[in-house]
Amino acid sequence: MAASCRARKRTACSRRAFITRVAASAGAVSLVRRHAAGQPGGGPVRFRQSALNLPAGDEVFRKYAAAVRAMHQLPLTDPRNWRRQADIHVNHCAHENGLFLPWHRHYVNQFEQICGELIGDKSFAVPYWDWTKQGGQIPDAFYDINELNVTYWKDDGNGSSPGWGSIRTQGVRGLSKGQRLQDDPVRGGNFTTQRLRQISSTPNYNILVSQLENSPHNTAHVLVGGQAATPPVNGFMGSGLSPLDPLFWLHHCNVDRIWAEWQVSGNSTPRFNTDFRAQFYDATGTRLDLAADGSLNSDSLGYAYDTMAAFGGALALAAAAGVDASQAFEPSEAAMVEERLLGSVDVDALLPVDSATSFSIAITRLADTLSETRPVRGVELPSVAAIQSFGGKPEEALSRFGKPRDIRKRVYAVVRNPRAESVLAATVNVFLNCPYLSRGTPYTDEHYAGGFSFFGGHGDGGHADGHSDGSDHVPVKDVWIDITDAIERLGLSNEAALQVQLFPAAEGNPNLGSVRCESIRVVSA
Ligand SMILES: [Cu+2]
Repeated sequence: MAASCRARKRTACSRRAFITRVAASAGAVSLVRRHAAGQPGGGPVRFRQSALNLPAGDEVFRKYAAAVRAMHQLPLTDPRNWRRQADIHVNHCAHENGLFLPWHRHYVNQFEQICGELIGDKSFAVPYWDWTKQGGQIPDAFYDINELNVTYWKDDGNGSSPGWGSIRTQGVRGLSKGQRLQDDPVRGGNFTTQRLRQISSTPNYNILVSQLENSPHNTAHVLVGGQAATPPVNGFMGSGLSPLDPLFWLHHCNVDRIWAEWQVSGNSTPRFNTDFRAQFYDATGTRLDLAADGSLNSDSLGYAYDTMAAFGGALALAAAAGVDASQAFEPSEAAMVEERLLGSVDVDALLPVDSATSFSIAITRLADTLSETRPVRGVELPSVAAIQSFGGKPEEALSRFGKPRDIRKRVYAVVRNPRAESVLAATVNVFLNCPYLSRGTPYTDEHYAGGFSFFGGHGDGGHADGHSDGSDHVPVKDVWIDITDAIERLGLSNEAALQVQLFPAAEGNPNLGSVRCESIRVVSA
């Protein structure tokens, strides 16, 4: 079967078959390598698939379950042990700054190779959890297969670190089987296709990473993290020990995919000049020093996403799309865009949870700004079906990917240094000029603009406090929320003032506490 399939044009076979062939056959691997020739590391050999495209009984879930079991069976003295892998996150993870994406790319990449080593399949690739698909439900396999169900292992949820404080958490999920992220009346707005399109509508890495981390990433941690018991504790996903939930790795795989697709469409990531020393372990359990800047080229790390598989990897995709790959894979400062301050307000109040606080921000030049354009690159890859319909030439399906097109300048509300106080987890929903804003106002309301979340706190200030790259300094944290669509929908571009409304919603905690932040700026970029 594989041989006859290989003899035909590769897109004549199904995408699944192609990926399986890549995984199973040295000949097919060379097909990929041909595209990726000259790459250090030899091009991708692990292809990450969309978990929601796969049936619950798919072999990738069974392989993953076997790997999770094998890691649980390793002794604690082995750094590849399940708990030891989660401890890497507790002790070292980078959040709240640009290192968030490089750090987690290395983390998932090493984990994936450990899985492959332990199950004897070096082509094993962690699937990704695409929150925009099927309403963002958790793939059924994560309930149906014991090893992937968070309750099965009874992992110990206690731990501590300078970054996370003391952690007490339990193996529960806030979403039951079939429940969807987008079903959440307000917070579900962080996972829509429209939201993800907004997030990628910037050539500026800092704006991308802020939105990606604080909105869908943190909010999914909050929703999946749920809460259990009295007094309430977070589920694993709502804590620094979130990698104890096998779903964590698919969640971060999806975060990584969004960055990878943004990169390979020709957007640049800045240089970090930071090494992660002695934080990660390779497939044999050997300690590694990895450079943040060494994370940029996913091909050279050995993996690619299924959206890139038909092209043979990220580099070949870039070539097919006519993108200068050095833009994508070499660190560069070229990505900075002009930011223009349109208005701001100092906020020195504690924002009570479960009620709206409105800030009136005098705005100048909003209409002017919205009449200006700037280029953005198409980041949406064609579907598998679209690629297949181009008879063996997937390149021809790339009508928009990687192509710069002009869009109106984006307008952002930038919330400085938001902090959760005395809440386990919280989401702050952002609305504009809503006269009737209440707890039940949904994300489908025309005044809804966006949101961001905290997680991981245990009454000690929350994830937003003191959580850093392991160094002592805690940088200023700006949370960027794209409010352009809401402004246009509401026809606010000629208003002299915007009402920016923050609505912090706690996660079922009766001792709600409050949220504070320092300022809100309205910025175009
Ligand atoms: Cu995470």
